[in-house]
Amino acid sequence: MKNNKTLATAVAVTLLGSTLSYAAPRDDKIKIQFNSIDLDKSGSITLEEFTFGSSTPNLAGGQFAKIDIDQDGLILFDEFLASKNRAPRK
Ligand SMILES: [Ca+2]
Repeated sequence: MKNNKTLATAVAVTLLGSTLSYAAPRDDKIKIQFNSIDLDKSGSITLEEFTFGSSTPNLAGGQFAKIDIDQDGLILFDEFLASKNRAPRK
C-alpha cells in the first residue's frame, strides 16, 4: 500500500511537472526578455527603458508607440506579449 502511494505521488508530480513545462515555454522566454528591459522591475516598460534596451534606439520611439496599444506611455507585459505574437515569424 505504501508503495502504491509513493507511485501515485510520483505520477502526480510527473504529470504536474509536464503540465508546467508544457505551459507555453515561449511566453516564459518573452517574460525574461520583458524583465530584462524593465530595469526598475516596475512591471511596465517606459520609453526610456525601451530605448535603452533597443538595438535600434533611433527607431525605438516608433516601435514603442506600436506596442503601447492604449497609448498610456507604458508597455505592460500583455502589450509586450501581444506585440511578439503578432510579429512576423523569422
Ligand atoms: Ca500601455
